[in-house]
Amino acid sequence: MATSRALVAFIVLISFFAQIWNSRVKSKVNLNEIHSRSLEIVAKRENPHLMDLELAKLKPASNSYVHELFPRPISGAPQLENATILMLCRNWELPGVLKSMRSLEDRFNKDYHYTWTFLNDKPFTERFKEATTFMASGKTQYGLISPQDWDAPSFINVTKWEECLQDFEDRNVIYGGSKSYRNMCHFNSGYFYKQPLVLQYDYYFRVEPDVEYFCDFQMDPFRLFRENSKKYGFVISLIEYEDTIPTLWEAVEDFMNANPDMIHPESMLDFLTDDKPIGADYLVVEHNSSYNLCHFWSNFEIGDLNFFRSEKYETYFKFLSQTGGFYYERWGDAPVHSIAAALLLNRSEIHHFEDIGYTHVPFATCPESEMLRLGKRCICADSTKTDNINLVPHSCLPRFWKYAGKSFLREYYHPEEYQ
Ligand SMILES: Nc1nc2c(ncn2[C@@H]2O[C@H](COP(=O)(O)OP(=O)(O)OP(=O)(O)O)[C@@H](O)[C@H]2O)c(=O)[nH]1
Ligand SMILES: *[C@@H]1O[C@H](CO)[C@@H](O)[C@H](O)[C@H]1NC(C)=O
Ligand SMILES: *[C@@H]1O[C@H](CO)[C@@H](O)[C@H](O)[C@H]1NC(C)=O
Ligand SMILES: *[C@@H]1O[C@H](CO)[C@@H](O)[C@H](O)[C@H]1NC(C)=O
Ligand SMILES: *[C@@H]1O[C@H](CO)[C@@H](O)[C@H](O)[C@H]1NC(C)=O
Ligand SMILES: [Mg+2]
Repeated sequence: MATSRALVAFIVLISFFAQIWNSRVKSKVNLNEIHSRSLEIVAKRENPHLMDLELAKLKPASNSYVHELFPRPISGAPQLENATILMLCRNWELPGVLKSMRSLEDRFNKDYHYTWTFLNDKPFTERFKEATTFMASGKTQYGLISPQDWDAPSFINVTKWEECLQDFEDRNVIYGGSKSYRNMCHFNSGYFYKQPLVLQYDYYFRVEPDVEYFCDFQMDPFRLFRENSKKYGFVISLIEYEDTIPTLWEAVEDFMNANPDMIHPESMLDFLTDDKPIGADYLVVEHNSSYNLCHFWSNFEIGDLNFFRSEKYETYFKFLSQTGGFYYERWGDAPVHSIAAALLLNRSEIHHFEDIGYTHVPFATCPESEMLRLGKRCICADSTKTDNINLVPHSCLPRFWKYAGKSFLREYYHPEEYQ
């Protein structure tokens, strides 16, 4: 009896230790699993709470507030600037054109009635003109782009061009196989500001089909530009696809070496070349040249046309154009404009509109400040709650702030216009 009791006790004891041992081993395995799974989650950014924390780190502070709320309509006739709203588009894009027009009229132009200027490489149809005339609160005008301004320059080797198109197409580069896309980017880089209808203005506001503005402007961005000597304005800044611009930076370096005097002494060259991490969370961007691929997203653009018409910009554009890179590669007007603004302007002349909510597929952004969203009656797309492009690691906005500094919205507002 005693031996069997001792045996039972021994077995119980053994199994107890075995269990502890077992559970230790198990818990070790589990901990490892949990640990590695959480690492994966962090890597994949699946945890919304963590994501919020990371976003908070990326944007540690905001001065996006105005003292007053201006929900009332504008009083009387506002002061107008020498400016136009500019859209390059095709006849078949009419539904998207009307959508963009309705949004911008509602949020801004109904108070100002700036003229809409439409440009096309083909004549606009009567139907297009009629519908856009009805949608505009001001005048509309329609320009036909000449083949000299639109088509590939004569020095482009057509055989080589076809080969490059095929190569880009095979490598699935975005719009890589499109000729018209290249004409469009070349035109938007060097010809839009020289069109006869555009020559009569100092400022333009670029609009594309199918975009949307999420908030009331409650200010005239053209007036802001003139009063604060701004020359180039953007809403979204992000990383360019390097495959579209393999030799763009080489050409820019050649331009800088040939024209060192044209680089502004207070330029933002550092915004284009510095790739040191900013903040706690950042993306390691692979890039072959010393260009960090940051650019302003040019489908939204407000600019001073006299900057583009300046000798500096013209020299820069001609220099890039004669390399053939717009055609043999697929240089976008966004990096071309951005690099020009960053190199040729005083950094204080570049403006980030942080109070304009905006989307062009696939990206969207909206002011983060609750006060601004209320006061400017924003209706932000759901995607801006989780995917505000200016708050993700591949945004270049923190880098822009690092080199251009940040200003207060109050400095730009004219509340007396909204009493
Ligand atoms: N007249 C004319 N306008 C064009 C042509 N290609 C593009 N555009 C316009 O140029 C601008 C940019 O072209 P998009 O096709 O919007 O290019 P994107 O914004 O890079 O790309 P998605 O909007 O995603 O297609 C838009 O305002 C277009 O309407 C063209 O061949 N002729
Ligand atoms: C045009 O490009 C093709 C293909 O790259 C080349 O064989 C040809 O020599 C080029 N022509 C001229 C005039 O440079
Ligand atoms: C508007 O700007 C253009 C281009 O600078 C200029 O030619 C024109 O005279 C200006 N118009 C007015 C009314 O100032
Ligand atoms: C960058 O360099 C790598 C390695 O040499 C090369 O495979 C890749 O094609 C280059 N990318 C571009 C866009 O030039
Ligand atoms: C650049 O802009 C700043 C701020 O407006 C100004 O103080 C400075 O003098 C400008 N620099 C040059 C070289 O024009
Ligand atoms: Mg577009």
